[in-house]
Amino acid sequence: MTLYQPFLDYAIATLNERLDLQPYPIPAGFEQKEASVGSKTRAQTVTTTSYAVCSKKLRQIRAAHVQGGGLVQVLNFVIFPRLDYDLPFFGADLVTLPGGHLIAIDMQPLFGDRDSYRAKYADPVMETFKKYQVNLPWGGDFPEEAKAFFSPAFLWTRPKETEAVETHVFDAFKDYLALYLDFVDAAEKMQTTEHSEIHAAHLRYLRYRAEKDPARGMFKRFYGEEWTEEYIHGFLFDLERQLAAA
Ligand code: DBV
Repeated sequence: MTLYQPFLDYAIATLNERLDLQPYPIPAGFEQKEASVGSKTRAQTVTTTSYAVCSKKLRQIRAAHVQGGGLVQVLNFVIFPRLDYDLPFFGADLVTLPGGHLIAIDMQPLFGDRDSYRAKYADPVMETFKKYQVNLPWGGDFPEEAKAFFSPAFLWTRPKETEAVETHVFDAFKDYLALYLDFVDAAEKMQTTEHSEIHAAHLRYLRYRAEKDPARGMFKRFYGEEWTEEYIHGFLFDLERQLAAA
């Protein structure tokens, strides 16, 4: 069972159609990682595969795809714009554990507290959000400190049925990605006077995600602490490293 492979295939095909993609280097040792977990008689291989590209307006488009049979399936897919655009982040966290599915899809704002930003980047998504909320209702409890990083169009849901993931969630993922790429098409370079607050907003988001990464525990169990910290800071949320190296 690789529930999220069609999502990743679709995203890559769509990105290729709509953008002029360039390669984005994945640090050695992180393209693919395997571990065998469970007992000898009931072993399960857990494979984490990484994907990354970039484009003129998008600094890093990256996916981490965890495939571990019935134990775990995850697609974490994030788009980080370049720092001279005010574009939101595209964030999808699609998680399936033995206990069920956990779905988060959003265009995560740089400036969630500004009305003008909301009007530009959340209002155009609300109709789509409402359409899916009928079949994908609000998923309940949510870390309070994470709220600043989500838009009013945040799709957060815990579907009971795998079929709902294959149908409604897949459709929502496609629609959100299409709307995001419309924003990318329309985006124009910001004035240099605005760069420093964009820069600060990226760092705020990056540090939050790297520090609170809900996958840290899982990755540590599978692949060890050293690999996990390097994967988080050197690939998944790498802006600070990239800035230091520039
Ligand atoms: N989440 C990631 C990355 C993952 C990943 C890089 C590559 O950011 C997977 C893997 N998310 C992942 C896993 C779990 C979650 C849960 C494995 C299950 C953890 C567990 O139950 O053991 C949204 N993801 C979650 C949760 C939330 C999110 C709210 C529930 C757990 C919790 O309460 O912390 N996605 C998460 C989030 C942001 C986002 C907080 C941004 C600020 O985009």
